[in-house]
Amino acid sequence: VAARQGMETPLTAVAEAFEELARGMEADSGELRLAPFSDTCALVSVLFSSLGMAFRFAEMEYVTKVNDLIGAGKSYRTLSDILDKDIQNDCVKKQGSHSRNLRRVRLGLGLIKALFEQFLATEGSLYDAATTAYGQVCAPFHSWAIRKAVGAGMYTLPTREQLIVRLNETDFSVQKEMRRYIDASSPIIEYIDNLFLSRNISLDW
Ligand code: 1PZ
Repeated sequence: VAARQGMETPLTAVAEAFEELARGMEADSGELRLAPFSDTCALVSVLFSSLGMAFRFAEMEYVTKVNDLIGAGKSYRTLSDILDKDIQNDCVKKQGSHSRNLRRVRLGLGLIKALFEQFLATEGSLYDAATTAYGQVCAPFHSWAIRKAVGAGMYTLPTREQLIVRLNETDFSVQKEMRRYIDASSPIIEYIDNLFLSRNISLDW
């Protein structure tokens, strides 16, 4: 197993990338640049393959939004730049806008964080952890049809043990790496929420 041999696992790569992004944000006096942010978010999709085929749909949905932000990185320097531009053009919540896609990607990051928190806090099944995480983070903003489809897909998730094996982790290393992601992604998630809130845009969508 990679973790035992000291090689980098997918989870380590993701955790390290978010730590690096959080450090970059501090170095840039609290500004988050769009290009490194989008590249880091793109890395997360390596985790999807360990969740199984049913979540390919979620992967495509997430990757489409991240790719839009990667494209926007050619014209905009920071996350605030895209939000300010969309406010000017009155299209923050319009489907397909960069700001809306940013909000969606943030939900994806928050979903993984909540899933890892559930995974660490309980001994229960991955089904339970994912169902709770989805209910907390994404379900409030998803239509009935999407919630039904996700609910059905949950039954195809692997077991805890299968997930650990597919991630090339051990019982011990998976806890450490999930904790690292939780800690490193928290300031990023909080920063994104504040971008909206500080411009009087509520987060109920
Ligand atoms: C970490 C994995 C946890 C267990 C699995 C939970 C599965 C969640 C499945 C989410 C399915 C998303 C279905 C599509 C929703 C779209 O309607 C909305 C709105 O899109 P828009 O109208 O703006 O075009 N899209 C979203 O809310 C994006 C949410 C992204 C969540 C992706 C999951 C990221 C998880 C990464 C897993 C490694």
